[in-house]
Amino acid sequence: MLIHDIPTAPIAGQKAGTSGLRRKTREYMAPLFLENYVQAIIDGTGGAQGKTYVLGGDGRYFNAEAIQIILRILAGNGAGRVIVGQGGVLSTPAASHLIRKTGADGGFILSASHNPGGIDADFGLKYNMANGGPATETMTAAIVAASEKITRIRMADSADITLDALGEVTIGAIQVRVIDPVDDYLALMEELFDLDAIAALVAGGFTLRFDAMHAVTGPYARALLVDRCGASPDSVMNGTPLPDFGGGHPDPNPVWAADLMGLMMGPDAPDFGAASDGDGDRNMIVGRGCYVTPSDSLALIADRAHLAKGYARGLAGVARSMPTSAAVDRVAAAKGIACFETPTGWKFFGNLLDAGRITLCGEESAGTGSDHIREKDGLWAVLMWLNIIAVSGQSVAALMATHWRTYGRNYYSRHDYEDVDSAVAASLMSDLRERLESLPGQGFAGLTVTKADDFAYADPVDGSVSSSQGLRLFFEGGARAVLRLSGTGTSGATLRVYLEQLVTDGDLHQDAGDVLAPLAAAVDAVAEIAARTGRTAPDVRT
Ligand code: VG1
Ligand code: CO
Repeated sequence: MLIHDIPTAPIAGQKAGTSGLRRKTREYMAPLFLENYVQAIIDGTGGAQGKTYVLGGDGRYFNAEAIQIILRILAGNGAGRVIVGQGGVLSTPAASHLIRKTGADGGFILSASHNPGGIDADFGLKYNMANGGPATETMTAAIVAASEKITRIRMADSADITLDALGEVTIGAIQVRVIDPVDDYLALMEELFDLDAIAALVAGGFTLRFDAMHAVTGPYARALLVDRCGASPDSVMNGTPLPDFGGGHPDPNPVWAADLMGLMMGPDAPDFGAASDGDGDRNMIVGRGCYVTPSDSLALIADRAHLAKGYARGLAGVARSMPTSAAVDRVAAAKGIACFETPTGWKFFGNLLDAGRITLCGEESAGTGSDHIREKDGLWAVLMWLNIIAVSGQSVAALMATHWRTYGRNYYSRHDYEDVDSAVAASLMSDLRERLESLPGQGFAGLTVTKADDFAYADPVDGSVSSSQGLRLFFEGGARAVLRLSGTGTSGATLRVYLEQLVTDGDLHQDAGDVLAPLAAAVDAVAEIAARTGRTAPDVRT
């Protein structure tokens, strides 16, 4: 097999954001863009010689072509073995599991996750490490350094290989094993959850609806919920993966999963509703007439995970990303276990999970997971909820009502202002950052700031420090707001404003929008969002 050194030059800005390198699909398809990045990953991680990799993606537009390109580059760089999902498809949680299970050195996951897909939409590549988790900040820096001095791409001169049939294929010296994308994941879920109890619940008349949003989880959900647990076939909606996700945003929140939300809030609602995102790592949980915020879901799971067999021993500790509500902190305090607050992005949970400091972690953006893998896991959260419902015999609404009565309720919402002019967003943030010290004691729209800071995190395991991870404003009366800019968008800037108000007694069933309205007004007054961006309302409210 011939190996060519293709001359190339650095392409500016090849630096992973919150989760991988995301760009417009056409940018990824441009000559040598993907090739440069893959070679930089290999160079930045000590070469590929003799190594084993997992490879797969969420099936979006350009997935199949990208897989073939990566295979040729891996072969050109002397990799020993590649494990690929059939058809080039793997959900992010399944890929993380496979890396761990096969002892692979790393994994390439092709996805822009919840971002839309298609030639005029988004594409992405995440590199995961041998622990199955996203590359750390240190590894990312090494990859960036490699991308800045790249001069050649080593590529095998081999034809495309078919990935439709299971089995082994070889490209020169490299062994490619095509595996069923669902099997190993299913076996893992079987170990963690009592799927027989869920099947018995369903056999007893419990109804559910899972929205795969035309993304990667369709086949996984069918295998687990329909084939294994006996739910009716129409329990999985939008179950056929499509390269453009049917034109939608595969983002499981009340805005983008509006059909499911309408059903769950209507007269014919099933007992349980859920959705997942493009690559299968996010989840939305909704009961009949009862939407569960991801922050509350994390807290409830922390409280009840022992009801699932894989967690019967209890939790070593928990962690949440900083913008996630403190609902889980209250559960951890009551149970006397550690609770860590990390920056946004799953990569910050990896060390805590590897060190056995935490069992469970989550983010307000609909990510929940545990030490079973090193990524968040959408269907895992769905099965965890179903397992808890099956064992407790309580509905979603009853579980949440009990939870709030016990711990109080952290009313929560995120307001996103999308495609804001990048310079306007940057100056809004930097001007606010400069005023942080002067804010305590000042009142804004009737609320007084008690504390304000720029969040920094010192990793308790390796001591690395990540600064400027979001501006935090604390107000009198238990309210908190966080402002940060998204690191996953591909056009303009997305300003995220996270709002939280703790209520411990009185009416715990108020409308979150009503409870948070004074806080939203105060944040607008402090940060001058409307005045600077011209936006009087957010594009998305979760
Ligand atoms: C967003 C979320 C973050 C999540 C990340 C990747 O990042 O806020 O919590 O980890 O997406 O999720 P940002 O920087 O846009 O706020 V996924 O499912 O899109 O890989
Ligand atoms: Co995702």
